[in-house]
Amino acid sequence: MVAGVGERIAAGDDPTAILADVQRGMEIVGKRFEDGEYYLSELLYAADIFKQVNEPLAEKLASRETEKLATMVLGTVKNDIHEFGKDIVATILRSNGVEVVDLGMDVDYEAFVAAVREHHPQFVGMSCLLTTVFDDMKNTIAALEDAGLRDGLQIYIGGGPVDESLVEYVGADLYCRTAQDAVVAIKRHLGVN
Ligand code: B12
Repeated sequence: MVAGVGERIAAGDDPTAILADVQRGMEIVGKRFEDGEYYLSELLYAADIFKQVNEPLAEKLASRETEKLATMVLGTVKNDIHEFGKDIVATILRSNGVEVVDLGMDVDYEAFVAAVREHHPQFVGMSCLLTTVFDDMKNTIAALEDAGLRDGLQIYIGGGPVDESLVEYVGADLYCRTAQDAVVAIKRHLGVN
């Protein structure tokens, strides 16, 4: 797969299309894991492959000339180490002119607060894949509020178990099913095409 992606990049294939295929691959792996067809070792192997192919794709997409539209502080919330979805969001946003401050995964509430204080983003993106961390998402947003940083911030949330109904519970502004949804929402919010 790593070699296949390299060949497609060299052949001039659209990196966004390649990334979409990689994502579909990860979804298949996830399904097989859930169905008991794959074990954790296979999941970790797939995780390693994903990391290897995401890097050159992210580089390729980042090198596109785009006007800077906005800044987003992005991270997977505390107690959750899933990062592929978040990585894809970072890659897609960057290739669409959004500067992304990627805090990684298992991000402490205070690390979000510190990053918003330092980078003054218009947007904050939070990802989670575990239903057990919904309260961590809520607490992160509460920490931003307590720090007096919530006003004027658009907070977008996403990840496998997240849906519209969580927006109100955690105090966010918008649920995005995909990275592309976030691009559309950001542009709409900023009034650009
Ligand atoms: C890969 C994986 C792992 C890898 C993660 C590797 C990594 N570095 O990310 C490893 C093996 C480490 C792992 C560990 C665990 N996992 Co896991 N994992 C998965 C798996 C198979 C795929 C997730 C994934 O990468 N999907 C692909 C990405 C691209 O999709 P995505 O994240 O949804 O992101 C897209 C959108 O949602 C959206 N999006 C996501 N975030 C955001 C944020 C914003 C702002 C926006 C705009 C959009 C957006 O954009 C993305 C691109 O379009 C899922 C099963 C599944 N079907 O989801 C289980 C799954 C999420 N894991 C699960 C579990 C339980 C765990 C563990 C607790 C297992 C354990 N017992 O130790 C640990 C987690 C420990 C912890 N504290 O976090 C459960 C969660 C169950 C639940 N209801 O909470 C799942 C659902 C599997 C299952 N059915 O049991 N896991």
